[in-house]
Amino acid sequence: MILDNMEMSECWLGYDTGNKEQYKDIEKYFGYIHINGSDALLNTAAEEITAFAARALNITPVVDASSDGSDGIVLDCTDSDTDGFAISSDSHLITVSGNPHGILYGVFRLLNMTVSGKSLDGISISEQPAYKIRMINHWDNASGEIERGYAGKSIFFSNDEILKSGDRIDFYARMLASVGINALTINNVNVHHTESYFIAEKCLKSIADFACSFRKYGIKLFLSANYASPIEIGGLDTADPLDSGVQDWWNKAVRTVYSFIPDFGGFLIKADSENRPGPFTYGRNHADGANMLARALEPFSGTVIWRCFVYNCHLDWRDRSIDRAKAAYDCFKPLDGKFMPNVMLQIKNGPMDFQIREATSPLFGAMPNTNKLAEFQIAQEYTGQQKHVCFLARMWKECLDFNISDDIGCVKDVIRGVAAVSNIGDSFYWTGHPLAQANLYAFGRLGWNPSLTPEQIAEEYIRSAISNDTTVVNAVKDILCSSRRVYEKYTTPLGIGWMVTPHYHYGPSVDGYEYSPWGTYHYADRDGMGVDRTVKSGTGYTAQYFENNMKLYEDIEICPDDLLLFFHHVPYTHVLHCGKTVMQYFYDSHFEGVEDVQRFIDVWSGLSGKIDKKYFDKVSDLLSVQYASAVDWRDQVNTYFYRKSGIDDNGARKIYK
Ligand code: GCV
Repeated sequence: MILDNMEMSECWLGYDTGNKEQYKDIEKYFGYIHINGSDALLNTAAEEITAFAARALNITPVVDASSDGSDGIVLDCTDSDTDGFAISSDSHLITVSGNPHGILYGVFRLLNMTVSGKSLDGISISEQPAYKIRMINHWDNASGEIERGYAGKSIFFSNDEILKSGDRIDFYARMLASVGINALTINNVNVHHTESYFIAEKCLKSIADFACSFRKYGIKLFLSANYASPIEIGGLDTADPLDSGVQDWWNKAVRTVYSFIPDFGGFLIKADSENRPGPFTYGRNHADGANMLARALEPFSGTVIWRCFVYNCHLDWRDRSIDRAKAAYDCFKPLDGKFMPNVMLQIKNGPMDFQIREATSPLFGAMPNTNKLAEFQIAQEYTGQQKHVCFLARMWKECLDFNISDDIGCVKDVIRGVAAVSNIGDSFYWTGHPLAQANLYAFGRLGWNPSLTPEQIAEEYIRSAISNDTTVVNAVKDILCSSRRVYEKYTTPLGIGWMVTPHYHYGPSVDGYEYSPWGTYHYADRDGMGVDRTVKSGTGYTAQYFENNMKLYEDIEICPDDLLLFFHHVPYTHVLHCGKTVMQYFYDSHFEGVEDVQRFIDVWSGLSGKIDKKYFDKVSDLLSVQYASAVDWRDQVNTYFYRKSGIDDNGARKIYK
């Protein structure tokens, strides 16, 4: 159902109704919907078509079970075990076929093509999703606050209460399904006391209502669970995974969950990480912990998604031999092959923590006998917090396309699915920055088809969410597709990362994390900067890669400029492949980054009058915020490094000495 009076943006499902002329050639198809099969998802698919027809064409299709010869859309259900679809058409009929999930995805694709102005005559498309699991992780707390949330409050919880499911949740489910997402967790991976009860009877009725809303769109609900639940809410004095009482406790807890939510997906677990409990407390390893939960879930076909973001956050900055980047590999690689089949390990794209540029995690290549998911962050914690435009599709593709080794192939070939930290909340645009909607859209599309390009995805988003006008499409595409590089330019180029205000992670603080226990250092001194992660003279992290990449990263002569300071500590006078010294690159990059944001502002102002005014004004306001922040980054970083190095900018630009 589309609600015309919703107090929120309809994102890419708004279906531009301003120009009915554009639909005149397709009207003939929307008079009838013939449903061949019976499944609730087919009704959902038919509702989507009906809603579009009512909204865009002002007609109400007849929905029936037989093909009576009239022109229309046929939903032809097959018993395929994958969720792909085929769409074909002639001048009378459009046929969407697949299993019920596939048909729903096919219908969304068809409607997307329609609003993007594509001809529907003579189409013949067939698609299969690349992955079985395409998941969103919310970091929402029962209080209604969202950890690393930049788009308002939670749509699921408020004041330690579970909210009622309703129009907003239904619309959200539609939005996720429309880009192929089929699973989600609704609560934070840091599961505190109140949220620990989400798996208990007293909360499950309300949680089951959410599951019901998502089920209607083919999305499975999972919960983040507290590893120490048996202690926290169960009255036991241990959460030892090898203790039979603990196993019994989980078996019973899982049975209760399934009695409320028969198609419950399973648990997402953050254990032994950032002060959360885990199996280490009992001298057990992460396979022991994950398998204990997997055994409880197995009879119900449930899954344990176990995060590999495990590291010691109480490091001593004085000890330069310790490297947080090595932690996940060191912890998990020895456990390869020891996890039950219904365990998936969820691995962040990089070995640190969602920086604007990191090397790809070597763990993807290290566990051939274990199910793996790639974890991305849509939320933009370290990438401008939805105040800055920063389209992340290219970054995610770099991870998916990363060649682990010629024998093994790329990350996208070895994973079973993708998961990402949500960027939505209860704000009008769902996201803090209207253009951040494009990141949610892109995550879904890449999880379906990782070979799409950022440009293709950006164009799809713009055409369905903003405008079909070519001037607008080209201008916004240019902003989106250059925005990640621009953010990197005025913040932390060459792979150095961090330098953010501690805890908040927004805005510059060059030494903010330098003497902290978090393992996040740049090691700048009077001569140079960067983290030496080589085997030859550093932490030895490069040895976690296969030979092709180890050689590339180990050798300063061939290490890519973009990751130089991630792998090497170099003098400021070190000459990059691009011909500039590191120091000059830093100056140029920071000045250029600010100029680029000014260009975004100029390009965007040229769109005045061409797009929805509210959207236009909101982005204009945020571009000013971004500009001011970019200036702040430029001046602090340039001044800091001038003062450290004493090296002048050869462009003689303004540096606050
Ligand atoms: C949910 C980073 C964030 C934390 C987050 C953590 C994680 O450290 O700053 O807020 O916790 O990642 O991914 O678990």
